[in-house]
Amino acid sequence: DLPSLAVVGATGAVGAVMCDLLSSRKNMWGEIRLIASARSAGKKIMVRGEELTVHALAPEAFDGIDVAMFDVPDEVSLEWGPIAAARGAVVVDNSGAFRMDPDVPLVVPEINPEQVRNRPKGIIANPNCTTLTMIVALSPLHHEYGLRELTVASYQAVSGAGKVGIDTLLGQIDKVSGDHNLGSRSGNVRRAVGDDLGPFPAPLALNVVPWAGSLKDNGWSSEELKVRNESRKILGLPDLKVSATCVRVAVITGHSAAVHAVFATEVDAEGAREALRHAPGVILVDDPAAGEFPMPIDAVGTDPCWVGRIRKSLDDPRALDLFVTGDNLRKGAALNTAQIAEVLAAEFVPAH
Ligand code: 2RA
Repeated sequence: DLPSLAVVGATGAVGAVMCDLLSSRKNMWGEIRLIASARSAGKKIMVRGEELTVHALAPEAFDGIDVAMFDVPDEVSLEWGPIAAARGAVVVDNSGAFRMDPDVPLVVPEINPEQVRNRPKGIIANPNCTTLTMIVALSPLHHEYGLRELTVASYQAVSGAGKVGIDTLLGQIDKVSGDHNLGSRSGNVRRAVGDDLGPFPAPLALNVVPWAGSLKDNGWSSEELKVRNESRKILGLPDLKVSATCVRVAVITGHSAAVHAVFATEVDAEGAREALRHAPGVILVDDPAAGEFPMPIDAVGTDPCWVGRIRKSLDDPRALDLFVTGDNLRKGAALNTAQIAEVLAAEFVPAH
């Protein structure tokens, strides 16, 4: 029998992509059960050409489930992940609740798939979307040159904040379009946008906002700490030096990052391109003369991490500068979760 799969948080922005992926990827699953908050129970969603009814989150909802993919807020995962695990499901969780727990592996199938077996709690964590966007491209470079330091500036899409993030930006774009004088005076855009900032601390339309997540010690944002701590854990480099500045931009979907990476040995831009050309999950788009760069408008809806603008630093022979873009809802969330679930599915199929 094929293993059974639950999708918890099926009605959210990431959950919707999970349902799409289950319809388009190679089918590895027997029963698929959709689960969401009581508010969404009873909704119908098409998966694998079949209309499924959303179940309300409850302990019994996990009975008979082998693998459960979660995309819900941290506090919901914290409460319900262990309940699902106690009912016998292996949990693949996309919240921040368990990522830094030493008894929970943090898995990117292109980098550390073997870690899925080290799961004393029956829980496996999926990294944050900003970390995921760049880490798939950085791992092959680490193998080539030995990574020592990362300086990162992110350019994050509004869908990272869920459906409400998308709706907020679209509403703001409607309010600012048509007025050609908005950009000429401080306060104009704020006035046009009004009070509806949604989940963001400032207007996103016609703006960039150097903030994502919540405020932590010494001025760092939670998102910036995730980029640091998760990169260290995934690459197995507890001393990796990481400085991140996380910025929200007026993009619907597709997180990007400008990365300055310092290595143990001298680098070579063409050598780096060669390492990335053959890396799993990576697409090299690096021809500035032809106007070819990694950009969210091209990466949205695709699976790989797009990487380009690869340059050897002018001032440090051991450093590379590069730009990466990836679909934050796919590789950044639903796709990586589904890939982990697929690694697990293989465990349930008897060997022959
Ligand atoms: C964001 N990384 O982009 C967060 C959400 N997972 O807001």
